[in-house]
Amino acid sequence: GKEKWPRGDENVWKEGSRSVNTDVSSVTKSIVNHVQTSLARQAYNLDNLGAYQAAALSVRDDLILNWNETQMHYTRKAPKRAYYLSLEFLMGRTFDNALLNLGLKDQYREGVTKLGFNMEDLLEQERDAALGNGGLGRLAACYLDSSASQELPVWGYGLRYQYGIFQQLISPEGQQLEQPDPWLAGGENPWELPRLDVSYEVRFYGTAERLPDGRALWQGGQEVLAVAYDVMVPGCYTKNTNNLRLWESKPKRGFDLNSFNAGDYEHAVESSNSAAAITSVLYPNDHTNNNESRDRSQLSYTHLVGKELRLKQQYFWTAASLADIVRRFKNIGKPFSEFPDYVAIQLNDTHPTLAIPELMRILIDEEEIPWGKAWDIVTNTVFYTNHTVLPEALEKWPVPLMEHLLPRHMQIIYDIVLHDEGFSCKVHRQAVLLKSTVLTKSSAVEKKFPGDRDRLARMSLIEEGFPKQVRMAHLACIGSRKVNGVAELHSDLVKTTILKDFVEFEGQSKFSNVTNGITPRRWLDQCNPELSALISKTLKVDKSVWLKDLDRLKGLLPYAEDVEFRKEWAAIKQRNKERLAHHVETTLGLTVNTNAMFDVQIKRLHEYKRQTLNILGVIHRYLTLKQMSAAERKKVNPRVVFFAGKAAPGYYIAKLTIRLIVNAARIINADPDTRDLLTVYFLPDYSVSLAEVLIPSSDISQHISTAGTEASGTSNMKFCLNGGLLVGTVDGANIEIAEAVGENNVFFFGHLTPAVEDLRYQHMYRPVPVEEKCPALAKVLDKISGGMFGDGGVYEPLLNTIRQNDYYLITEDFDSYIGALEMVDQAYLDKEEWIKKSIRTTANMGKFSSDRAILEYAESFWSIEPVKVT
Ligand code: Z15
Repeated sequence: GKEKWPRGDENVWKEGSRSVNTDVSSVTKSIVNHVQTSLARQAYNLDNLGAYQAAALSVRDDLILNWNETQMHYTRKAPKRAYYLSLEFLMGRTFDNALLNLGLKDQYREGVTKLGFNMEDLLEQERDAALGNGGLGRLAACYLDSSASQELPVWGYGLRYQYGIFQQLISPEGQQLEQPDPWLAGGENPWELPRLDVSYEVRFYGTAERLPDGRALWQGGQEVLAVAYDVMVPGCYTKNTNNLRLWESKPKRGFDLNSFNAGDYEHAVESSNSAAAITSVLYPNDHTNNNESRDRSQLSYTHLVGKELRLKQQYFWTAASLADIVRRFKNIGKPFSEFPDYVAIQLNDTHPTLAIPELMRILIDEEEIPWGKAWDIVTNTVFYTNHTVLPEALEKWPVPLMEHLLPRHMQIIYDIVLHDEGFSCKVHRQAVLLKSTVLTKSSAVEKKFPGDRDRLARMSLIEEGFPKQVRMAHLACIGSRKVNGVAELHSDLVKTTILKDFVEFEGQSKFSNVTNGITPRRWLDQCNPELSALISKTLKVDKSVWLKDLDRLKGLLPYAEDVEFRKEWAAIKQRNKERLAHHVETTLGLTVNTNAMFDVQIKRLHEYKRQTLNILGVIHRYLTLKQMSAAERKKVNPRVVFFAGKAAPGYYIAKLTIRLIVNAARIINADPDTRDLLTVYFLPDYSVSLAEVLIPSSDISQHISTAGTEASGTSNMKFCLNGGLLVGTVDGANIEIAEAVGENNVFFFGHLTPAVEDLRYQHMYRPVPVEEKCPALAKVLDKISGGMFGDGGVYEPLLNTIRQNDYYLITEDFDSYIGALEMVDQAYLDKEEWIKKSIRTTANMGKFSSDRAILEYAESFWSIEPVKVT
């Protein structure tokens, strides 16, 4: 039925209401209005930054209208919703993306031109929102874009860090230096809505006292406030504009007035500082949780050394998000038994695993629901995505720290151990008092596998040791409805390695795969507008269609045979190379040879990703070139190799790899014999925005992890979508990309996953010297030790990782790697055939749209449906 108008004169409201600016004149009016009012400036004193801000505020107004309508619509319809809990959202810039999704880029370009500005200059003014480390955080951002574009009622929940991932500087010696990233310092962030009215209290420390009825009273300790900031997430060619809610921590009261009045000012502000500290900075560790040798934190990050703040971040965020989710559910007025019919919660890795005990706490202690029913609700609501099988990246929290910071949650975790494994209440109480994993010997596991003590120890939520530690992946697994990996191979590895015992205990059906995806809006239309336009022209469909139905790219296949089309395709790649060269020239003052093949490896620095293999291969190439005659060199295909990526501040070996790359580049680039044939660049401060310039320019990109170590990879998808060919190992999503584009269009090398374990074993117990195993590599290592790239001694710790254990199997894969690069050179000689490969690669990448991935989550896990805003 029609609702009654809530207040005042309906017509006055209707007349006053504005709609989205869709034509150039309303765009310019809106921008000028913001210049004059919001910025209090005029045409006379407006610079690029001011013009960007005014234009951004104008787009913000449009977004707010759509966002408001969407949220109202979702509230009215009350569909089942999904919540994506991620400690990282690596959003990058918003302005261009919002304009493209709204379909207003042309109007704004024309508008700002009329106002005397250049659109490209304005786009460059925006700082990246870099609230993430790498793949995991960028995946979350792609999934938000796809949820909105597919009109799915999905919200993201994260933290509003004051400082994003550190800015990377490279010293003249090649050392990585870290600088803070105060991304909000420039004043207002136009892409968020502060919701000071939406806030929750979050408790830490204190005491938890069990009550006879099974509940507990958690009291005392520290209370802080979580305040909501809403980031608008526009869908592509739809009104649907979803929400990313980021929490900021605040002291509950400004400062402790008692201490203040007693003259103890330091103590007075101490508690308020410690509250604000919770959301001050993103942790820069990527895959580097529990490894001492990789965590010798250095000066600028000493305040992060203690792990307590990281656990505080995790609880603060999950507690605020769950309070918000539960409050929204209660507004619907349904009984809690129906909670899983209205709410799905996706855990992005184990970082939000505390959502499981926290939801139990809310249901039991606050809603007075008995244990069994509460556990049913939780295990039908929560879903867990695993992103790595590397042992050092699996989260574990010391029991003493958990007991201190979250006493009630630790009780609940012990109770899960006992209940889930079927203990009676009396035994359970004793166990809780003893806090002993001896009592995790459950009847259920015991019944299924009698006498298998090793299995019980392996499966326990609590790892024995000093201290004992809670295994978050085990908790996430038993507390979830479904567990998934992020590519076929990786999902199989999850089932056969880290969660093998759980598969044997609970059965296969809980475990599945959702291969990652990327949004074609940012990673094709936005970063490669010329290619996007060529695709629309060729397919004779508007991009609003194929960008949301990426399998349509298949329609490009016949054009691989079309000479004219190939010419246009190659010309666009060439202009993208020139765009990158221009960027390098203006930012670093370096000249890049745009007549060369562009070879790119851009990702976090990590031993398993093997940037070392790449740089050792480059040095091998250099040595080979040096030995050639001038005549031989004439036949060589020129190559420019780009690296970019950040190392965790305490990851010594990764930093040393950067140093080797930078110093090798310095020597190689200065050599007149080879300068036209081989140059190397390490581009500092890798970011989403830098990726947007690099990816469209590549001829080949490298994804060369030791087989079985890269869960998926997503930049591999971005390069291939932009017609760059893949050089890689048989790992992660590389495998599915090869399946999709055809093995003859990728360059695979290296040992396969099943061989890796055996080879490592051999390296441990029957080591073979590098000289014997791989003479070509030995020569490269000798040159480095001998000082070809500066004091050789500096690199010994890095080279020794290869000479000694060679855990990541550089010596095993080096020859076949060099072989693959030779195949690349061969293939590149036939320019026309190469372009065909490039076209066919793009044409077959439809599967890797994050729209496909998010729809798999929506349909097979969450059971949510599109809710279109009309
Ligand atoms: C991260 O970026 C990834 C996994 C992790 O466990 C952490 Cl802590 C950070 C990456 C994977 O390494 C990458 O292979 C995958 O594509 C990405 O997550 C998204 O699933």
